[in-house]
Amino acid sequence: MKSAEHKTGEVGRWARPVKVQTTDGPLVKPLPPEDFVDYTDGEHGYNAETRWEALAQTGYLTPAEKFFVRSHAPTPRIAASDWRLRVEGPGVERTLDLGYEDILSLPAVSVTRALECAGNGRVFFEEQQGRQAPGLPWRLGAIGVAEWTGTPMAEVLERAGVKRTARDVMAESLDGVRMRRPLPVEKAMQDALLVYGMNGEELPPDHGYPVRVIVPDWAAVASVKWVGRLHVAEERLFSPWNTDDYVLTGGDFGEERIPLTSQGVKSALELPWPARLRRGRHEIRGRSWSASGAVSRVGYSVDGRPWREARIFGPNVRGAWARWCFSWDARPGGHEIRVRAVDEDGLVQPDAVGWNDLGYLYDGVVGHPVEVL
Ligand SMILES: Nc1nc2c(c(=O)[nH]1)N[C@H]1C(S)=C(S)[C@@H](COP(=O)(O)O)O[C@H]1N2
Ligand SMILES: [Mo]
Repeated sequence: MKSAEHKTGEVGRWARPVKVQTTDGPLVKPLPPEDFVDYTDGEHGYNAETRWEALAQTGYLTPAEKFFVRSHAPTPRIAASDWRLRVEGPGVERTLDLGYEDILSLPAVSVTRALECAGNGRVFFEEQQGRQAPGLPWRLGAIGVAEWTGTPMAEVLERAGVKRTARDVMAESLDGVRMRRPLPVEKAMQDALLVYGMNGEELPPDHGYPVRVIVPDWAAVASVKWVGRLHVAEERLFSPWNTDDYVLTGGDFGEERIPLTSQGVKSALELPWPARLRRGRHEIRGRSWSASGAVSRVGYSVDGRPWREARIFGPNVRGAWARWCFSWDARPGGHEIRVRAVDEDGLVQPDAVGWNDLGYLYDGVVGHPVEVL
């Protein structure tokens, strides 16, 4: 099916009653160059990539001020007192109109999960496999792990009287692009969240304040920020974000356009790219993650030598990430460190990644260049 036909399932524009102000700059938080690669020029949206070396000083969670940002429009300013969430559509018995206090009064849960852009690692299609994919040239910094606090989306859908015939839920945002990404009702009821807290604090403006969606284990495009509406339908729903973009197409996928959901196993070193180290012994650290299971083993190989086991330490939450380290006696010259993780389902990071035209889901092992002085 072509994407034009797909769009017949689009739901109509809803005149938003919420007062939305734009910010002075594209983002609200500062982007110190030691923590971020700044892509806020608007060419591919308003984005900031976390530098992996900036995670070396952090604990298990990514602090909000170092968390990557991926936005298709500048950050809107929405007062919690003005914010409303409308839950409606043929898939529910009754329309709900909820305020911030209503959401806070519902049962609360906190979960630690990774949020990762589907395009994370895209630059490696070119750098490792010699074929450039269009879109933002993310290295591996479009991921973060946070503790998200909110109420299960199921709490809200149940109060709206979700029907047995309900099929898809379209979360819609209040920012300039009116972002929409549908998900099946089963997933919405299973573990999707309406989130107002990040790492124990109020959700920051750039990450969706007052309330965003978090869809655990799915590519972050489903985790709609500044959510203002949940449209529940008895049919499949479509928007540009599951027909034009964020689909797997081309390469082995041929003409098909498969809306992407979960991602593979990946690893990154907490070092600059390229890294420069003094000669001598170093503890090299990094993190690996997988949406399908906790990380069970991490191997590393220097300059193509046999794989050795890295030591996993600290928390290893399923759907978040695992930290690991190994000791390396660095000799002067140019080196390349490769890291390969395996998750508890036995999923192994591949050496090469099958091509798709939009450059999503690069989960291959990458060679990290290290210059030793
Ligand atoms: N309203 C809105 N929600 C959005 C987006 C957006 O542009 N607007 N981008 C999506 C994409 S593609 C990603 S990767 C994540 C990024 O979340 P973060 O900026 O909090 O890291 O938000 C998702 N939700
Ligand atoms: Mo994304």
